[in-house]
Amino acid sequence: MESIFNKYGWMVLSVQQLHQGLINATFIVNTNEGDFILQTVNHHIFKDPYAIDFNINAIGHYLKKEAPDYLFTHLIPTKDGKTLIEWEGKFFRAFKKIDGYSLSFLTTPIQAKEAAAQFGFFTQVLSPFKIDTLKITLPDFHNLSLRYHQFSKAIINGNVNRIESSKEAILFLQSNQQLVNQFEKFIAHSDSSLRVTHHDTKISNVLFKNIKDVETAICVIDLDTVMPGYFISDVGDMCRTYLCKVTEEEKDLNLIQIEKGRWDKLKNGYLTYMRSALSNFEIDHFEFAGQFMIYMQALRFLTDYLNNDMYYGAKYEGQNYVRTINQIELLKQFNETIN
Ligand code: GN1
Ligand code: MG
Repeated sequence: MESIFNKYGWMVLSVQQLHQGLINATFIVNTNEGDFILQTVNHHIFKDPYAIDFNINAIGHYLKKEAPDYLFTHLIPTKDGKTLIEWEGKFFRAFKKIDGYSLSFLTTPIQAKEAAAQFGFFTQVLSPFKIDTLKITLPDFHNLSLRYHQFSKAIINGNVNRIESSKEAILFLQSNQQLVNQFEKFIAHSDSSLRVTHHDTKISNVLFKNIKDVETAICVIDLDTVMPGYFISDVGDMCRTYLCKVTEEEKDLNLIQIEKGRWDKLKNGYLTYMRSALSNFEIDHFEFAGQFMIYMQALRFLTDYLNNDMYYGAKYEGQNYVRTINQIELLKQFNETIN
């Protein structure tokens, strides 16, 4: 990585890889000029890394001008002014490391409120930003109809043994297909709006900091999937990680329990900034947001398992199946507790 460090003009003291996220590789680089986050962009998934680069810079410029106090992960330019480097078939970019930490799961309900508020704030501060100037970094990323279609193909063309052993999960997902129709109705409705949407609002994508002994969410990170989208994507994805004490990797289904108190905090947190922007129709779809995203993630994990883990990969045999069963249980618990 020496060549990359040289492009930034860094004198590197140490490098540490962070094992977070399923898609990109991330490193903390300690240099003479401070700490940076260096990341490779997974171009097998993000086919056009320049689109991400464009979006983050466009939003960054807007915020510098219109909301200079907003804490944002601006991209760092190399010595020759580039914010994305193509090197040996890989794409690299860097951010200044913000002083803070992230969580992989929550330990207190107030963290749900704090994190949800930051994602609401992100969309709200960018509300005057022209969404159609944003590039689509992953076409149809949260298109539930397409995800269902991909799932339907996988149960026909996928790994035969895996299809056979996943019968119960397949049946469950098929029996909840009405969620796809609800999604179609939601996006077609005249009171649903497209806004600048993060599309990956899991708890580890929020930075926290202790400010005067109070754990406070300070900003959102991981902006690769920032695109025009619906609020159900962001609120829904929060439900996957904010409401339950364990992560999507948990194998013991008994530990998957929803805490109602966290749901209220999540909702209030998001509405802190978004109450006046959302229509009544949208506010009536908060519960649907959770169902939509948990269901979509279960579909995506199972589709990938049936397709031999070609998208997410797997650290052990059956990992994407474990994640599927986990999300199915989460959806069941969510339906019981929230509705
Ligand atoms: C992926 O790489 P990461 O962890 O930020 C995925 C999300 C999933 C998540 C599940 C581009 O995000 O949609 O919710 O894994 N991102 C992409 O852990 O597919
Ligand atoms: Mg991500």
